[in-house]
Amino acid sequence: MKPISLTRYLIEEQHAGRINADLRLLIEVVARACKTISIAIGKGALGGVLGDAGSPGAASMNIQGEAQKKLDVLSNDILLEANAWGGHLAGLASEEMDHSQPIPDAFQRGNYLLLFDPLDGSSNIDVNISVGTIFSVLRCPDDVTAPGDEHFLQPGNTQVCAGYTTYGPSTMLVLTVGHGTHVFTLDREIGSFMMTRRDVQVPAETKEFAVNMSNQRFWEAPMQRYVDDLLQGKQGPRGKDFNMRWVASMVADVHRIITRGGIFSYPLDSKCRDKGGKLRLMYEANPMAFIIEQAGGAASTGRQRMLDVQPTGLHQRVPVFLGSRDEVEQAVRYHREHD
Ligand code: AHM
Ligand code: MG
Repeated sequence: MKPISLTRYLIEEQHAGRINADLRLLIEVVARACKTISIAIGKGALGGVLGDAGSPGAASMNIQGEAQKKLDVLSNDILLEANAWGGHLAGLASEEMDHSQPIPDAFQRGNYLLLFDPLDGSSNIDVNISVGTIFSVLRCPDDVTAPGDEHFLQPGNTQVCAGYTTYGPSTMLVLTVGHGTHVFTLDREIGSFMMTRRDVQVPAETKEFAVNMSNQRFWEAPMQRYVDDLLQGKQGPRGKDFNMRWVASMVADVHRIITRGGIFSYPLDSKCRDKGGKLRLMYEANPMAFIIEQAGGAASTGRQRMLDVQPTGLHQRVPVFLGSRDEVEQAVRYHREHD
C-alpha cells in the first residue's frame, strides 16, 4: 500500500481533534524548512556550505562558546525565515541565538513557541556523517503577546509537539504530537515526507549502548559502575554481552534507538559538571524525551524523569539517559543506589 504523506497524516490528526489547524500548519512550515536544509547539506562542498562560519582566524561563536559552522548559521536562518511570517508562532528560540525572539510586529502572531537545534552533530558536518535538526513546540502563555525567554521555561511534559529530522543516506522526519511517534521519509522526487513507520515501539530491552567512552575517567561513580557492569558482558552482573555505538550526532544515535532499541547516554562528567551536563534541555533532551516516551521508551537525567525537569534557563544543560525502558531504569537504579 502506498504510504500516506505528512500532509495527509496531519489533516487526519486535525479531523480526529488531536491537533488544531495552527499546529498543523506550523509543523508543515518546519518540515518545509527541514527540506531546504536537507538540500543545502546534500550539496556539500559543491554548495560552499562546509567549514567554519566567520572569517579565517576569527570563527564566529554562539552563546555556548562553541565555534559555529557555516551550516549551523545557514540552518538557523532557514528556520527563522520560514517561521517568522507563518502566523502560528508567538516566538522562537534556538541553540544558535543568545535569547529568544518574539515574532516581529510586522507579522501576525500565533499561540505557539518554537525551540530548535538547527543543526545537531555539527562536528560531523565536514566529514559527511549524518546530522539533524531537533525541534520542540510549546504553548505561549495566555495574555503574553511578545514572549521573552522566561515564557519558554516550561517543563518538557507541556510540549505539544516534538520532532527531529535526520539528514543521512535518506532524510527522515520523526514526529510526535502526543499520540505515538511516527517516522516519515523524504521522497526527493515529489518533495514530500511520506509515512514509513506508524507508531514506532522501542523494544523495552536492549544489548546496545551509546556513550562517548573517552570521557569514562571523568564520569561520576554510579555511571562508572553502570558501564563497568555492561562491559563485563555475560560473565558480569548483567549476564549478557553488550555492543557499543557512538555517532556523536544525537539525532543519528537516537534514530538508531528508535529503529532497533538501545540506550543513549551523555552523563554528567567533571568537565561539564559546572554547566550541568553537555546536552541542552530545551531543544535537545526534552524533544528527544517526548519522542522516546511516545515510542514506549524512557528518558531520565539519571535522577529524575527528563520531562519533569523544571527549566531555569533557555540554554540549560542536563545529563541524559534515554532509550529502551528497562535499560534506562537500570541506569537510574545505579544512580539511586549510589546517592
Ligand atoms: P551540537 O548541538 O553542538 O552539535 O552538540 C551536540 C552533540 C550531540 O549531537 C552529540 O550526542 C554530542 O554533542 C557529541 O558530543 P561528543 O563530541 O563530546 O561526543
Ligand atoms: Mg545539538
